[in-house]
Amino acid sequence: MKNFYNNYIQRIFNHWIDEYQGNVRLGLKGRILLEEKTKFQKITIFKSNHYGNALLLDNCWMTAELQEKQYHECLVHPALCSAEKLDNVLIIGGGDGGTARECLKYDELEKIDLIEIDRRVIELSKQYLYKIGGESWNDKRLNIQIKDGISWVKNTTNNYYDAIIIDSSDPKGPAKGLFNKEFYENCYRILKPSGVFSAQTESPETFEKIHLDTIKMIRNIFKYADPLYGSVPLYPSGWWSWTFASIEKPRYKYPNLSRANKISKTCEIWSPKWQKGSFEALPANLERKLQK
Ligand code: SPD
Repeated sequence: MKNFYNNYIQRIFNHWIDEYQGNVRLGLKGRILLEEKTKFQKITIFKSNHYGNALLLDNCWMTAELQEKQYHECLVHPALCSAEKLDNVLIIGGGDGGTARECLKYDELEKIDLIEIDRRVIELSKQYLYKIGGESWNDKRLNIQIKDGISWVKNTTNNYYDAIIIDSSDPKGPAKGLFNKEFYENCYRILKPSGVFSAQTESPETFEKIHLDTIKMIRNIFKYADPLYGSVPLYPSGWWSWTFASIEKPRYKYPNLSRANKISKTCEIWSPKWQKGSFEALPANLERKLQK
């Protein structure tokens, strides 16, 4: 009865909803539009007063209509502006559509395989977060597969993708296996030598150990790998990271300028200048810790 009452109150009246990480919490005010449990996770759709409709998975903020470009632009463009070709792109996760939307800005891109484990994330994003994926959902170049990303990379032939983008949730529940050696080894194997790999690699403040271990693991597999830091106010600490990796040379550091000039006009954060500065602004303590 108490739960039923609380649930009713949360749907009718404005209240705070928080993500808890140890002794810190990050909250937004608004009301719950829908909450459901799938085979994989709890999905919450929240109408926030500040950032518009938002998605939480297992009580962690994933995205919000007015707070997503900071994340999606930075995950996608360093990779797509620097891969030699864009015939085949792989997105693991990305069920809200934001990563696909950024990728589909490239006219030369031929096909995206988007592998999302939880069908309901896509269905609810189309329904409640349409502003994020928008028309990308109808783009013929987008091939959506409701499958496990770990098996997908295991079963793909060598040197297949020009870019691989890991748009995962945090390393627990269904995303746990997206942060391990075997998974990254398969990504390396299925990436073309002239391709670029990109992954969200958590907060260097809130999840320092996971963050450092993940970069080190990626560095041990790919010849070149570097983290990029930026601000994502929706996520714990507001300080976030993406890691880019490549095989022949550190391609991700050198965006193709004719692509980049076109794309940066459509962006709020990302530009070649922002990217150059952010790669160079590696905090001293993290640089030391990454060398250990
Ligand atoms: N702590 C939140 C990490 C989530 C990163 N991915 C979010 C998915 C957005 N497309």
